Amino acid sequence: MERTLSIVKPDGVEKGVIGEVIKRFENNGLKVVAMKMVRMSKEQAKGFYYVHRERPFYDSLTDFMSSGPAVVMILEGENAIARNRELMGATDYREAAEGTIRRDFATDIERNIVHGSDGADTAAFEIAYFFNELEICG
Ligand code: IDP
Ligand code: MG
Repeated sequence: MERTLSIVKPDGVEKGVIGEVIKRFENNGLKVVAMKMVRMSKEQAKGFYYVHRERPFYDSLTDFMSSGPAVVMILEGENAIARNRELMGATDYREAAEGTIRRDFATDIERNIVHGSDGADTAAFEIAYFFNELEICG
């Protein structure tokens, strides 16, 4: 069993696809064990995406992530990290495989509907960034 952090980004909330995204997780062996809606501040978004601080899109990305409510959740399942990344599809929706969340709903490389942890270390950091142990119903 493995845990990963998923976020329905502000564009996903705006487009009304929270339920559709969660349905795909639940239909593919990923169980939601914690969830909440958050409106990140610019500073919180910058902290979350600290690894990307040197990237040219850092300022724009953190503006976007703090532009409206997002849904953050912890997914649990076998190979949850890789399985979630597979369901999400490639970062750039134009390169994402058919039937993936980003391919189906994203219209922009930055506004790409969902976030998912990319490894065990980042999953641990990202889960702790939003949730304490009492909020996780594993
Ligand atoms: P990931 O979300 O697929 O793991 P990362 O490379 O970790 O992709 O980038 C984090 C986020 O930054 C992406 O989901 C996307 O919102 C944004 N992003 C990545 N590359 C670009 C880019 O080239 N232009 C604009 N935004 C980008
Ligand atoms: Mg990433």
